[in-house]
Amino acid sequence: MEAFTPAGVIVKGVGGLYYARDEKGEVHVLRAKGKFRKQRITPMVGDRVHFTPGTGDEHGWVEKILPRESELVRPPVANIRHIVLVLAPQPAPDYLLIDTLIVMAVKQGIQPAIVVNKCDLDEQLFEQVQRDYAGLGAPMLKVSAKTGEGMEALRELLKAGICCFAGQSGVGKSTLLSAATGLELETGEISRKISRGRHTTRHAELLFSGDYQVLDTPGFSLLELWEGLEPIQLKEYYPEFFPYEGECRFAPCYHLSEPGCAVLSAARDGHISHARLERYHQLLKKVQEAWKNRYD
Ligand SMILES: Nc1nc2c(ncn2[C@@H]2O[C@H](COP(=O)(O)OP(=O)(O)OP(=O)(O)O)[C@@H](O)[C@H]2O)c(=O)[nH]1
Ligand SMILES: [Mg+2]
Ligand SMILES: [Zn+2]
Repeated sequence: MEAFTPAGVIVKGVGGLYYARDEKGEVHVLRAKGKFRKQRITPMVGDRVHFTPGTGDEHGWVEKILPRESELVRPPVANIRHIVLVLAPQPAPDYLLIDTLIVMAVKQGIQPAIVVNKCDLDEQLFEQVQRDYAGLGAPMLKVSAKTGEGMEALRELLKAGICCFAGQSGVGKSTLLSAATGLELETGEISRKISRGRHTTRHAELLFSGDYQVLDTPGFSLLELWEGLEPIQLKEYYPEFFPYEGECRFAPCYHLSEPGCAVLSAARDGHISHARLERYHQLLKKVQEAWKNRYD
């Protein structure tokens, strides 16, 4: 039976109704079968599903959810390929936020990509960012939504799979997305003209445009990121440390101030960015704090 049910991807889920887009681009309204509730599985935006279409005004049913490549909890979205971290000379980069988002991505098995926007305003920022994140192994792009620089490379990146933009307010996420994909998204200039309290993105929604699948989210909740995370695990989300793992004198090593620490010595030799390491120490403090208070 199952083999004959149509396939689609969940683009939106609101109030127990799921909207699945089939291969022809048609959207079907579905509910999840009871068996999913029993298994404590909830369909997520981004899920690839098999479904029975509804007839007339009747909704259809999600029959099967294919295995997920990645999943985020808040917002609940599956199968994201890249989290595209956008930063710009204006507003001044919040690197601690970027590093936190990188931890979130790596933890869920999602590849981060770094996009430095508004390079029309500042030529230097990209090189600095490139140096700082060289050990991450992430794609890095220098772009300007204003001049169009780097747009082809951005489009290539977006073709890899479901992409989702993240970063501070005002760095140009919506502007870039519109410029790259042709999707019309609300940008700073527009929303400022319209009265406050206007409906913006409240639910995650998967948008399609040609070859692009872009996730529009109300933002990521980072509140629970540290929940249940043992301080010693934080280093597992720093790909630049991986080549040195197991080479420190003490085990386990937090790469904080231990003598004979291979990561600290790599930073001294210029193989690991000092700034990244320093922010790792800041985040480590946060994680230790959260861990200490975990039963409160
Ligand atoms: N100079 C310059 N300005 C840009 C560029 N890209 C975007 N902007 C401007 O930056 C402002 C903010 O852009 P948005 O796209 O709304 O920023 P956002 O990241 O979506 O912000 P939030 O939706 O609040 O998170 C707008 O006034 C854009 O016109 C760029 O490449 N160069
Ligand atoms: Mg925006
Ligand atoms: Zn160490």
